[in-house]
Amino acid sequence: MRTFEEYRQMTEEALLPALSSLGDIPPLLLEAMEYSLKAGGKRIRPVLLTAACEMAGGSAGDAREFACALEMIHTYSLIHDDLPAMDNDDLRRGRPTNHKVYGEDMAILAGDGLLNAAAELMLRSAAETGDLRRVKAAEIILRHAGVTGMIAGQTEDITSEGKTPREETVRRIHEHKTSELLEAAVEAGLALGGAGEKEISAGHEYALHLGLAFQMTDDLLDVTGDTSQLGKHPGKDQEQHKMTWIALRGVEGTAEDARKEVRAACEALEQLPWDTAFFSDFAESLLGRNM
Ligand code: GRG
Repeated sequence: MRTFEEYRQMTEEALLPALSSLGDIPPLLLEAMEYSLKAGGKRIRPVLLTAACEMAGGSAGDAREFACALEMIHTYSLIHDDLPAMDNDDLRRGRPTNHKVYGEDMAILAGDGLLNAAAELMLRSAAETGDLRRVKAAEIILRHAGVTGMIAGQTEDITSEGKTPREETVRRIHEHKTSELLEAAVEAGLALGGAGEKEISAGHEYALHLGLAFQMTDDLLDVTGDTSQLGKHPGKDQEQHKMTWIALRGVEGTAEDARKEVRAACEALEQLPWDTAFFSDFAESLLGRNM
């Protein structure tokens, strides 16, 4: 198995060429899309997708377009989330947000463009190869990113602002907003590698708990982190009266819950017939994250 850094490097090399491979994109639109794509995210989702594909017996090449597509979808969601009409942020990935540089009109189009480019890349690769595993992976990714997935989570997040936090609401928001794209990564990677439904379902379970742990540690960093490490402004959740784990459980309670979710994620891996150390190590590493 490769290291996280090796998978991350593969994503870095593939991302911009994948976008350009779609053809002539108006220069300003391309620049705005590339601005956010190049801004240096951690690339967690494409890394997990490619590692899951290889674990299940596929190759990194089988995963390439899908890994890029998923990072494009994630990046679009950040661009749109930062807009004044949503979270209204001016810093992301250590740089001014997309609309601060290109204006709201171009930021909306850059987000739309990345989402569409992702669908196009995945379906082109499925159509060119006739590989049903690719059709399945595209369906998995678009569903988790879609109106029953991440967009549903964002909707509930927005409509819950300022309300008294309740555990089931906080959990549901984060299952949709955060876990869904991690589920997309692991499930699509497994599908591309040829895994069956039982393995994909165990992968789903892992990523669901991983996402909750990720969000809990994100909420902790919003309280304890600093701008230079995070690349975004901490303290925004409280300012906007968001339904966070901190609001519900406090700092200690959130840290304890994050440890429980990491344990649950690792337990789900026990159902898989392969060496899953990469995935358990990644889950454990969240507990020490500082960015
Ligand atoms: C606009 C439809 C729509 C959805 C937006 C992504 C999102 C949903 C909101 C952003 C805020 C947030 C707390 C999302 C939860 C997931 C999350 C913690 C994203 C940040 O992911 P990282 O840390 O980011 O992997 P990088 O920049 O490293 O890629």
